[in-house]
Amino acid sequence: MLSQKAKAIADEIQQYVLDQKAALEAFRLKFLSKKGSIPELFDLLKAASPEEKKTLGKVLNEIKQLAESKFRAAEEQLAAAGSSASDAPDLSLPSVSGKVGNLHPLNATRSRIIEIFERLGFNVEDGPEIEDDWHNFSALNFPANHPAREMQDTFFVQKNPDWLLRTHTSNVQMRLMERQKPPIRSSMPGRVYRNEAISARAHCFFHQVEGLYVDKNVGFADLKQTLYHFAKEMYGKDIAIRFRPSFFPFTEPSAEIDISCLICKGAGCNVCKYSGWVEIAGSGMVHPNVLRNGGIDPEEYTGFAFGMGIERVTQLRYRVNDLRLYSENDVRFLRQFHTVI
Ligand code: 2U9
Repeated sequence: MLSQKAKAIADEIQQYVLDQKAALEAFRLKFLSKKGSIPELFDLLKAASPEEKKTLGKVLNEIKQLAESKFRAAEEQLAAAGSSASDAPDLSLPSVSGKVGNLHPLNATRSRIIEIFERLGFNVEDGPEIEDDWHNFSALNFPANHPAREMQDTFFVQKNPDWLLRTHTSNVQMRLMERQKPPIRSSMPGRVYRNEAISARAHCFFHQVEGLYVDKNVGFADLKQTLYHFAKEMYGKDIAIRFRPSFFPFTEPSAEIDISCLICKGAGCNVCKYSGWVEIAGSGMVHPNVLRNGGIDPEEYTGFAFGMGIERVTQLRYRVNDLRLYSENDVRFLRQFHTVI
């Protein structure tokens, strides 16, 4: 019985493949540890006859040596092969860098716009999104009941009709003029709200960057050169720019700014409606009434202002053709901007 058991264990030892640390440890526990099968064989030998003890004792010692030498050889081999064959992590390998997401295209564009104006000395200003009538409309030369208010369909706060969701970031300029004497040279990025039905071309909120420069002797030439510089930085040095006379209550004179179409280079396509030009911003010299409402003497100071939609600038940069994509949070859309910083 004992000799048969010893033979089975010897066979088993020979079949064991010790190519991993875990297998080595399993081998040690099974055969060599205190409760392993080899010490068990020696325990059984104690009950054998003196004759058997002599012959079987020799066999058992050979089995023990076989197990020990196989264990030691495998242990040396694994150590020589290094950690690649073991379960231990290789700390010398470069780390696996996980993807952590990317900037939303509107934020990427906003940063780029701000950065261009920052290098011209425009600092960034912020203000409230829930505003009173004065800072959103009246102070900006929109008298009560004036038809110009109709161009900006407004969300009013029911509790107090004097409060509304700002329709542009111009309220920030008004508040800035109230608290800071010229020179003022600032950009105002932010979210604005208009009561429009949602479609590919309109939404109930969008984002703007406006700018204001007020100082002594600021003229229309400064406005033109500043926005020409912006267009070249944003869209490339070969861009052409034109100023089209327009009307805004808060500026006089006012101009809309077009750039040569990026898609067809002026030849005419459906993006520019076959005109060769696309509108990118509005601008003008700050109306004297607006300066006065901000506590600034229009006889002493002049200024220019401009405004642009971040969605529009982003659309021209990346050809996004549906406004709704910006706020639907669809990762299939958002992931496409992973290289944009
Ligand atoms: C003050 C004085 C003047 C800001 C201006 C525009 C022209 C303009 C539109 C562009 C596309 C809004 O996002 S849009 O729909 N903006 O055309 N904005 S001048 O003028 C100001 C602002 C504040 C105190």
